[in-house]
Amino acid sequence: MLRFCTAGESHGRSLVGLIESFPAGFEISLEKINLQMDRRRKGYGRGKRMEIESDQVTILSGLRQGITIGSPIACLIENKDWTNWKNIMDPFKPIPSRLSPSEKKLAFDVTRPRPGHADLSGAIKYDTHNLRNVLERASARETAARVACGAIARQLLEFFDIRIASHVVSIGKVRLGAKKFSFEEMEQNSDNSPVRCLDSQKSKMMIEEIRQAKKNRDTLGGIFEVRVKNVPVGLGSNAQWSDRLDAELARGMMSIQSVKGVEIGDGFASAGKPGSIVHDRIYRDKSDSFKISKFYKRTTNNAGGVEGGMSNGSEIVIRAACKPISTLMQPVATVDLKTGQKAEAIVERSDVCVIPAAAVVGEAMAAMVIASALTEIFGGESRRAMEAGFSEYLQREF
Ligand code: EPS
Repeated sequence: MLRFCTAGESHGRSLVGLIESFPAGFEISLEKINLQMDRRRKGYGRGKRMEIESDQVTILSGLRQGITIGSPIACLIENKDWTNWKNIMDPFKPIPSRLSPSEKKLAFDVTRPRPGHADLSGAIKYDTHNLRNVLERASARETAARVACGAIARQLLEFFDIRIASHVVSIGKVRLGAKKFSFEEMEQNSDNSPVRCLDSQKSKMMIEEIRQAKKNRDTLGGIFEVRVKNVPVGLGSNAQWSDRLDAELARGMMSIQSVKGVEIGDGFASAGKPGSIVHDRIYRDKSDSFKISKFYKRTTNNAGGVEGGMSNGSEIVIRAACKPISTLMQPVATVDLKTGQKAEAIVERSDVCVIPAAAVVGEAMAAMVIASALTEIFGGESRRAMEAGFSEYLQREF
């Protein structure tokens, strides 16, 4: 099983991602990692921070000559913005007595929790009135480290021809219609739209929606979809709640900042339809090779590629709904922790809409979950061991 965790404050020196139990023998390209980092930084609706950061990854450990060696892989992403925050965020040095007015504000004027943010619960939990101690880690900046780790997991998946793509289904009230898009369309075209939407008309409408929200000093949520292709049958398990693949995927998506809902396949819509319509009919495709994952097929994919907690060989389809970002550039009612009096919530530099970037983070989380499930079945020590197990499984007559 792969494990990964991240460290780093949004305006600290840097972010770190750490993957444990990554099998040895996989070739990793730094260029491919940085490509994913670049995708996360983009998207219409992002704030000024993304113009400051380059989000280039340095690999600190776990690789030699571009090949994994079975030891923990540590990724470092420096925060370029750190130079502006040194006085406030230094791990040891006290905050200097002489600060610029804007630094003073960022350091001390942080006692008015934003509704919808981690601010208030974190303040109570960590016993602090300085919300910076909470918000720095709650920030979605942390997802840069996730994407670095996901980009490594993704290269393991690519070795087994497992691919991941995403697109944006809705932003604010603009929603993609019933039109279906193939995996290849998603893979090739989503990045061409500034909002990662595959319908050019809807793309324009989404951009306009974001533009309006910015003008109104508001923020917007939306829905993104992640799909995974060529996942072999049987990843995850029906046997234990904690090993179910859909549960792991949902957990991965739900953990992304601002996600409030996750569905697999037809998800919430299937709750309102009869079973005779919902369940994907099985047939045997004689024309195809004897590959286990190709031989038995479904006429539809309402299940979104998971049945009974296990992958069923169909494309895995996950959708996640994100609430609008809770940092608003307009007054939102709250209470000042310093005085206990009514106040307006703090305003920090932020984004208007993050759905295009959140979809890239969703891809990274899917990559980690699927790669982890794959190592669970086919062995986590070395590429050769995994390869042997994988090809035996796929060639097995059934
Ligand atoms: C982000 C960096 C942050 C925010 C955003 C995501 O930078 P800053 O707070 O310095 O402007 O732009 O974070 C949030 C949306 C949030 O809620 O914290 C990034 O790198 O993705």
